[in-house]
Amino acid sequence: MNVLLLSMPDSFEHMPAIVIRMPNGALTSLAGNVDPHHRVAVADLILVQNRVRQTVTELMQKFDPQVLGLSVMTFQRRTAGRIIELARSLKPNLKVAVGGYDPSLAPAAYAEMGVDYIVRGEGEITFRDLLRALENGGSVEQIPGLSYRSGKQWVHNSDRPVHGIENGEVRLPNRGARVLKGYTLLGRQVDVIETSRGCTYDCSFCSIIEMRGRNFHTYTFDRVLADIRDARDHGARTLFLVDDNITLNVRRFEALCRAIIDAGLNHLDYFVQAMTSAIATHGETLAPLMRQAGFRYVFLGIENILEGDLAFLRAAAKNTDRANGHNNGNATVKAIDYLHQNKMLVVGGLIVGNPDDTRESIEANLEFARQYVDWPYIQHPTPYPRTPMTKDFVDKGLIINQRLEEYDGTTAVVRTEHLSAEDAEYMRWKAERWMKVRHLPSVLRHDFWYVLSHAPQMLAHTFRGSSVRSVLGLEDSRKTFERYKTIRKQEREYV
Ligand code: B12
Ligand code: SF4
Repeated sequence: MNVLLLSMPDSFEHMPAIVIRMPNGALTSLAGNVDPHHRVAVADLILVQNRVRQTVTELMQKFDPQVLGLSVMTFQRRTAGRIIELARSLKPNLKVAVGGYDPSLAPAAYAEMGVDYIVRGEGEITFRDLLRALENGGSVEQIPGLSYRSGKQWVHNSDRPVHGIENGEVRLPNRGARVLKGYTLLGRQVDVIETSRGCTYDCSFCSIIEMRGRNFHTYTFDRVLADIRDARDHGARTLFLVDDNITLNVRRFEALCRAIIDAGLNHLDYFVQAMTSAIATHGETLAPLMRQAGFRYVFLGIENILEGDLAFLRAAAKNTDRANGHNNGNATVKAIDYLHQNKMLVVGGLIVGNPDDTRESIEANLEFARQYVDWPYIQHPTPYPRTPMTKDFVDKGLIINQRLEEYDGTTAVVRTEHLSAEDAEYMRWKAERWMKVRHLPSVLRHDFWYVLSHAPQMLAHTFRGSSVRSVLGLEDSRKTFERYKTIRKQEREYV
């Protein structure tokens, strides 16, 4: 069968497509796990953000798929709906399957979107089984993890147990199925790899627990190294590890660093997400190994520096320093120090605008970011489907915006008890622009020519909405903020 797999073009403030265009790891993993005789094309629409309609039309004509699959996050739901409408208008009898976080956690939303199948949770085996059934005219009733349309009704089969990825059940991704070009992270071709799946924590804002329960599964190092080599052979120079929480098993992570070094794969740049507690507690041995293995940026889930907010986010445990078996308080500064001492850069993940936040508490977090992090990744709490936080916000009546396409993390869609959503967002936006500028010399040193030639675009993006008057300080920055919001609204019309 011909199968076309698409990831959505929608990006958000901290991932400007002019300099960061990353592939979606789910789609190549699906492509690598269907029966080999299928002809699969994977297209990451982030690569063609300004010509989505035209590209989807061309791909539909070129590959003439029987099955179209879309990977969707909540803020991309509206775009997904428009793409499905377009594809159906080109080929009415097309079978459409959706998967990823949003369809898995809010399947009801897809019932009226022209979708035939919803793949809930991990997709490799479910999708393989679905294609087999479609090809052979078999029944889909026995495929765990699948929801399907039966007449006017939707049938939801039982959940599929999470994959035991240790035993080779999930084969390597098929990067050769990609049909668009242009992946980049500041001029270096970027790819994504996985070394593990799952997390045993339960932060209230995170979708992972509802998606797959609290568990942690790991790929063998042989498989990880083969995946890295495959990404490198497809041209990647920078690799993003998409593990939900690689720092759950620090000894394994250290051994992985050693394996990367021993395999001579440490000439690549690696980006990873980590817990502050793991880095603070084990930084002495872990951080030098990470550096030697080629880790350059570490995204730290700091979430907030205030105890009250951490409690609301259920993120206190993962931010506690437990060196020598004692609870030594917040781990953040110690973790950052270890990373900096070992010449790694810190992407600081913070969440501001929580229910009890005041102007002062938000400012305290912004000031912390100014002082300690290299690249701010500050977000607003966003009520994604079925997270514990969503229930809290609903119960407190604090959700002020139901337009899901704005649920991108940098648009405040909830207010606090003391501050409007707009005020919270304005504070973050205003502070963060300048923090980003400060990081320019660092990226310039690493990627001189690329950054030099793209600096005007990068600055124009960071400061969009500004005018000559605002630059000269003759205009209230609230006006610039309003213009920025208008531009952002227009940008969201991808299809
Ligand atoms: C890595 C990651 C990123 C990377 C993305 C790198 C990339 N291009 O892939 C970065 C850091 C850039 C990122 C950014 C964002 N992310 Co993110 N990210 C993740 C993370 C940690 C892992 C995702 C992943 O790749 N997993 C590995 C793959 C193999 O698994 P998978 O995606 O789940 O896919 C499987 C199934 O879902 C299914 N499936 C998926 N698609 C499809 C399609 C079909 C057709 C089928 C059949 C099956 C299927 O099968 C796959 C294989 O089993 C998750 C989860 C987490 N713990 O936080 C969040 C997560 C996906 N991100 C999320 C969000 C919201 C974002 C952001 C909007 C901002 C933010 N809040 O951080 C931005 C938006 C990015 C953009 N487009 O601009 C949310 C989504 C919530 C939701 N309900 O939509 C998550 C769940 C985190 C959370 N808050 O809970 N993210
Ligand atoms: S530690 Fe990370 S992956 Fe785990 S629940 Fe918290 S935010 Fe999600």
